[in-house]
Amino acid sequence: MNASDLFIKALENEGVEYIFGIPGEENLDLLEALRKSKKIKLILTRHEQGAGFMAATYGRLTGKVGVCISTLGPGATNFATAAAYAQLGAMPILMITGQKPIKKSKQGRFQIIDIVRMMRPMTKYAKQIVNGNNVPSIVREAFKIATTERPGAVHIEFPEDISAEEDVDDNIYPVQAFQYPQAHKKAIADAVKMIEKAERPLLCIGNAANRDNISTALTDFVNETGIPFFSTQMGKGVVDENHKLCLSTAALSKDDFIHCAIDKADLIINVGHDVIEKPPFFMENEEGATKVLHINFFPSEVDDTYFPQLDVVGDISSSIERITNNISKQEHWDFDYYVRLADEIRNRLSKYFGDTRFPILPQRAVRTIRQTLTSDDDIVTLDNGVYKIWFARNYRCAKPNTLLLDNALATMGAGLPSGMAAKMVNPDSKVVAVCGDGGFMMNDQEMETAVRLGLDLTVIILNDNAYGMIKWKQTGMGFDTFGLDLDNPDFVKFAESFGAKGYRPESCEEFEETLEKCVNSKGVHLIDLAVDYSLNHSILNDLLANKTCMI
Ligand SMILES: Cc1ncc(C[n+]2csc(CCOP(=O)(O)OP(=O)(O)O)c2C)c(N)n1
Repeated sequence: MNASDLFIKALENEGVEYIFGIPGEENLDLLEALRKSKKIKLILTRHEQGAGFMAATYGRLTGKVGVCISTLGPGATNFATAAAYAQLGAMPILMITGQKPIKKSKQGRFQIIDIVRMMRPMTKYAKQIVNGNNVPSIVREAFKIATTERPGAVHIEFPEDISAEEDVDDNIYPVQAFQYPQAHKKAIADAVKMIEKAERPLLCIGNAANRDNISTALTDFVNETGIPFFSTQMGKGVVDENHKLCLSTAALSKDDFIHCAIDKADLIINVGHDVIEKPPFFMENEEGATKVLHINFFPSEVDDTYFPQLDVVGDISSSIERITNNISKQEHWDFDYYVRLADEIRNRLSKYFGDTRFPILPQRAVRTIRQTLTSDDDIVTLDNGVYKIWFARNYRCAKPNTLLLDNALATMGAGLPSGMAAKMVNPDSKVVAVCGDGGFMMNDQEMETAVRLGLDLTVIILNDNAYGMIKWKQTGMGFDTFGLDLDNPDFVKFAESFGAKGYRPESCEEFEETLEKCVNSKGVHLIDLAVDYSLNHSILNDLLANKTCMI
């Protein structure tokens, strides 16, 4: 057996199903080994970034490691954004890159970049394999590091000469399940006391609560205690957002309606907080300010906005279950304000749901998409643009990871590839990728991959002929509009040139009919949807900043 066969065997041992990417000449031995694999399928993409985003989304949705491959130099540098995306977003991913032979080479420094060093700040682990016998231990170590809390990106460089080494030791290590330590019983007792003593405790659900099993534990906690909740953008759906105790999502760090509740709380029970997310609230360092109880796999990282009074560190589900079992409902708990506010927020957020103007308002577009995706398991993936705020506020998720937005790296370009991976992982769910015209065109070449893979996928381009998010910020900062307008291709013809179907609805009703048709038929569909962002400034900047909280 050669080192490449052994590498593929080690990946099979880890349960890998797909390798996304673009091989180069330095990976040809590995490609040959992959060709012989009966368990792992190569998903060839049109850009390494698309492959990286697909692998990361596979990791995010399955909890297993998404694997991607590239050549050395330019292929590997194209992985950089996807590495950062997975690393910040806590998505387990392994990037395999090639390299020129390391023992003897006659190519000078042609295409050679120190990729391992480049990857270090963006990964949990980056290593070059220098001896074929080490393949099994390095692969096992990489998988273990990628999946254990906090999950993230790992990188292995597999040089050409090492990948061709013959007669290596066939010494595969078994995969061991990993149990997390449980929080100390004093921490649980202190947490129970802290919640019982508070008058208006409020639950905040963050990114790390989005992992396996936590959803059930937190839903039980809410039902047993009656404590209302809100979530961060990446914690959406961990507890069903249609629950009557759901207050909404903190899409902004301050001034949104949810912050009326946050300001009234004397304790925030912050489960799965991850500093990579835009803060859902700012703590104040003064007498009488709202206290925070931090419940997570790892201790809180202190900064000017976050310095919790108590950390409960250990397996989150276990901590929540134990708190639920030990807590007693308190007579002095007062949730009246939150309950009234929950209704008020629902009314406020739904204000433009029935608006018929066209180009469509983002609020109405979100409403239409939510109504069309009738199953709780259907998935929307977002690229990055100003519409993300409207989805975070208005799209209610009944299950975790059914609105895939990136509130970590917040990169453009991930919407389409992550929609493709979401469909591969959930073939029975409907999947809609929503992109801006700017973000879509950062990885639009993957339309060919989607068509070639035979995916049933709907892509919606919210088209404002501009980098709308930055335009909105520009206006918010009082600058003149400048430098952010675009000319777009004919997206309908563009879709058709890839063998997809293209549509350009001209009214809200036509959009509804088109979307209904697209999500219920085979193949790749692209809807070029003209969007009206003219209310962004007046609502998100003026109205919210000047609102008065309900008494
Ligand atoms: C790769 C990358 N480049 C630049 C940015 C900065 N940025 C954030 S949103 C945005 C504009 C997005 O425009 P578009 O995709 O058209 O969506 P819109 O906001 O117009 O709905 C830009 C340039 C980013 N987040 N990621």
